[in-house]
Amino acid sequence: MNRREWMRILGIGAVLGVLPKRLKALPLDPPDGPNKTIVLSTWYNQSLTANEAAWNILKKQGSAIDAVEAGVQVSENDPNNCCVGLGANPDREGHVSLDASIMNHQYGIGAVAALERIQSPIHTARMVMEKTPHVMLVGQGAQQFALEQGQALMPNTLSPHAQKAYDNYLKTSLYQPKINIEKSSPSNHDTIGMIALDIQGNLSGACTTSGMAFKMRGRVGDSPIIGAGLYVDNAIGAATATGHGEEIIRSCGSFLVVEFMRQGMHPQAACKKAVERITQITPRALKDIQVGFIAINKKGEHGGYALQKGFDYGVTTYENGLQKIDSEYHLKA
Ligand code: SD4
Repeated sequence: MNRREWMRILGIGAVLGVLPKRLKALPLDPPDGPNKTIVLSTWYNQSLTANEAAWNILKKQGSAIDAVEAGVQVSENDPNNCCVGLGANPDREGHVSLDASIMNHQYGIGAVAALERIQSPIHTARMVMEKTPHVMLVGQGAQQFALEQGQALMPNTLSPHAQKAYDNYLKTSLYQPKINIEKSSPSNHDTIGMIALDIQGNLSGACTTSGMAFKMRGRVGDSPIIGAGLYVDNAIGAATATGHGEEIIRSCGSFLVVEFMRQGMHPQAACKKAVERITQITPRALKDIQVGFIAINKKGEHGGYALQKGFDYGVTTYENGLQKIDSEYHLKA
């Protein structure tokens, strides 16, 4: 009898209340089990709470798609987050404009871009995936759809820290999109991208951001672009990205990572090779940009790689709990 059949019988037994207590208490996913439940997210400071929310779902046999949505929502709901959700930094005209994408184990995709005044863009993206025949909604149409799906219209105001940062920006209004200044403050940790493998052996991912601080109005980065900020192929693996969106889009970065894994590379090697591709094709000076990828494969192996020093991510497994990984990087001083 295979694992899936066992799970079905356990499920039916639990519903009927007929299973002996000892059997019900069996661990659902022992570390040496066939499926290695795992969740990863970009930026360890965010992983601390976001991975926990995701893990709470995964450890109860929840699906990877539910886990990644709930996980990144922790960052979306954090009013102190500089770079995700409505508390984040605005565009150069003072509007907080959010991008998000989600992908499940069956090539289901949903995304929103330039979405304003909606607390959880990842939920809107999921609704695009599940409730429409489309894959992406933008701007006012995305907002209208979110409201139709029961999300609230939030006030058009900046959080106190975003207002302060914006006031500071307005002193010069210099339009000079910079690499992520991660580590410059505890709250500055950019986009959150999260990928997970659940007990059923299914992969999913989610990515959500306010994009570059003080970006041009209407600018859309990689995070809502499937294949750039996020890609999942349930037969192979999943990848997500953070950093300079233009370069991640130019390289189809997350898709590239998954394709390298398809060629047999370990997730770590795949992320490294995708960063190297960016170094070959970008028209920009490498020191002016930052890109980080994280990836998992179907076996639950994981990896990450960045262009510059400073990128970290959090990995949660049964064996090790939450681990902080300081990413390897390409540009050595
Ligand atoms: C984006 N990757 O929109 C996202 C986040 C970002 O500097 O802007 N980072 O490009």
